[in-house]
Amino acid sequence: MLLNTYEPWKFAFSRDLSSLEEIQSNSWGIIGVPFDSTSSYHTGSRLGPITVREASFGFENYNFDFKKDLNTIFYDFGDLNVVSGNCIKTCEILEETILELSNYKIKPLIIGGDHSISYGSIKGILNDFEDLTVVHLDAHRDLANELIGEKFSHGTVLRRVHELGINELIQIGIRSSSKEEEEFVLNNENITNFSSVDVKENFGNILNKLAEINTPIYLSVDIDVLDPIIAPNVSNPTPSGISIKNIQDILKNLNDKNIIGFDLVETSSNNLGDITSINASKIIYDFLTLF
Ligand SMILES: [Mn+2]
Repeated sequence: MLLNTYEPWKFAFSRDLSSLEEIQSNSWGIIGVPFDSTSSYHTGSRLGPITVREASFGFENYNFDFKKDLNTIFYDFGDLNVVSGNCIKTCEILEETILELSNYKIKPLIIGGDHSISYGSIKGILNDFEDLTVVHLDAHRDLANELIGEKFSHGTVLRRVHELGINELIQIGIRSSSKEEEEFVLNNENITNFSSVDVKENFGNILNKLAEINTPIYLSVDIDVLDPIIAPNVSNPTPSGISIKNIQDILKNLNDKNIIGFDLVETSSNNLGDITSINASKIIYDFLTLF
């Protein structure tokens, strides 16, 4: 099936596309991935793609925070035909879909879904790019080797991504992990860690690190990186998180870099217009305004 997707809704300001022949290269392509089978606490991120898209209709074309119109060209290709209960198969379908998009030089913008799907997305990206830095915003490291006996899970996804042979993993906003994950970080020189306290107190160090990146970048945002006051409906709410302003400052400082893929995962809103989906949508809206 073409792009393996169906179309329940479209993100605000996305361009119409009657045929793939009209597509403009080097634009962004949104794909929703309504898959939450590996969620270990609250489920519901399968509704993320629809609630995040719906929330986008509350924003204006002019992005006040950046004094700029959202005139980036992007398309919304709908939702992936996921295989509930099967992370590996779902990731394979996502990888194939991303390869299909890359034939048209379209960069993937993924709306999750639980974090396990980033594996399929990054694997798809690595078919075209040998060098890749993953910038990962999250309350959690997601570096466990297994979670409840599972190798492919939202708690192991960055470990599996690390095994794919990326250049570097930069984690920002971390405030929850296991001893095993801490040891793994200490034993791997190509993982850099910034906690949520670093975001608030040592932000200059983060900006220096981001400025040094000289490879293409994949940006993965787990919405639980935000404080649960402004993003309560996530799979694993974790106190003392960061703000939308912090995310905007990170995005601004990546503006001259080559971002070639983006995902925003773990939005588990169960009703339209809730604050978690609005803030998730705001991050995508800001991202698209800047890139
Ligand atoms: Mn997380």
